[in-house]
Amino acid sequence: IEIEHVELRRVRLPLVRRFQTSSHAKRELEHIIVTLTGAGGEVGWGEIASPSGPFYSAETVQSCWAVARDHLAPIVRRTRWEHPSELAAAMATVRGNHFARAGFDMAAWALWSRARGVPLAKALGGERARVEAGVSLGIEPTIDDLLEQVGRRVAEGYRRVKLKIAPGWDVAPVRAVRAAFPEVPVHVDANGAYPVTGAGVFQELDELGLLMIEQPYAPRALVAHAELQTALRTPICLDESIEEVDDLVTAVRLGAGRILNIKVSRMGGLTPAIRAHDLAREHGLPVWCGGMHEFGIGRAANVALSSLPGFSLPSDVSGSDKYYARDVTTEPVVCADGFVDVPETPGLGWEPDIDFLDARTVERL
Ligand code: OSB
Ligand code: MG
Repeated sequence: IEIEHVELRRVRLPLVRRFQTSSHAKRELEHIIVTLTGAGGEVGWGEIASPSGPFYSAETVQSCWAVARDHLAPIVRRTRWEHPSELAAAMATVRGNHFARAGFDMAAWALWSRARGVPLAKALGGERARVEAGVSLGIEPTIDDLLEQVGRRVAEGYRRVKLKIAPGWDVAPVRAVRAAFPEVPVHVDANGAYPVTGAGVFQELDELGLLMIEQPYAPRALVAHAELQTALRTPICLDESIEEVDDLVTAVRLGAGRILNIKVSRMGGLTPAIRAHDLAREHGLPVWCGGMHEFGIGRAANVALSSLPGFSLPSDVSGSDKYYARDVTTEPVVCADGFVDVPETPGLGWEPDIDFLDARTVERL
């Protein structure tokens, strides 16, 4: 395959509800949509889902835009490939910048699976007809607001609730949720907000029967995660710590966690995400698919990835309505009874709504 045309556009969508983590708050997202067109007219869509500022990883919308324009698009235009993993290998000459790379890798998989007439999930090695959906809830102004959000999402059928925590918003809100919804599987995500001297809070959370504690410490603090894991019954789940498949090798060797959150964006695309899945599986680590509030295009990739056999825990693949009044695809992603169906149509399975994308595009290249 030869890519003749690369289009980048920055697209803005408001969130239906302000979302706050330990590191940042957002009301509106600006993601970069990548469109690849092959010499034979094949088209593939991808999404660069970086937050605006460098608070989750070092990347920003601006850095992704610059790296996509100046480094990745030229590689994609000059590389001939038969399989998306070959394009991913060519892009791997760019260090880091995983969100930017992920957008192109995703578009290549979407193009390739569609050209071959197979659903993206099948192309990736997926086996499930539907994937279990969890929901991620931000830090709220009050515990009552949080309980209201949990109640609403549980009523909608979500099968696991993840609560963002931060110093000052941890044991009390989590205890309140466990008391009000004792049957609901709950996990917490600190986004690395705690100092490595702060194990005390996790000892308290360890008593609350949580499914897992996600990224308690800073990304590179793998030894501290390993020490904490030996002191807890609750599994630690790594997110920000695992950017490379090699990070996973290190984490497994150290015992830094017992569960892995795989994000397409953080790993640099579907190609490395599959490798992380395979390696985690070899080592008996359950995985689930994390999200970055993707628009429908990136979410479609998350749904497809979540259909792989190692994804044995509910993923952060919520319905479009959890995030946006209107999504960028002609049909929204729907979560019914706690599941999202895996499409059986060739390619991504959702079509971009081009008129709506045009209306929301703030810059195009
Ligand atoms: O840590 O998983 C995270 C959103 C922004 C930054 C980091 C994270 C998140 C989420 C959102 O939890 C998950 C979703 O897309 O629903
Ligand atoms: Mg996380």
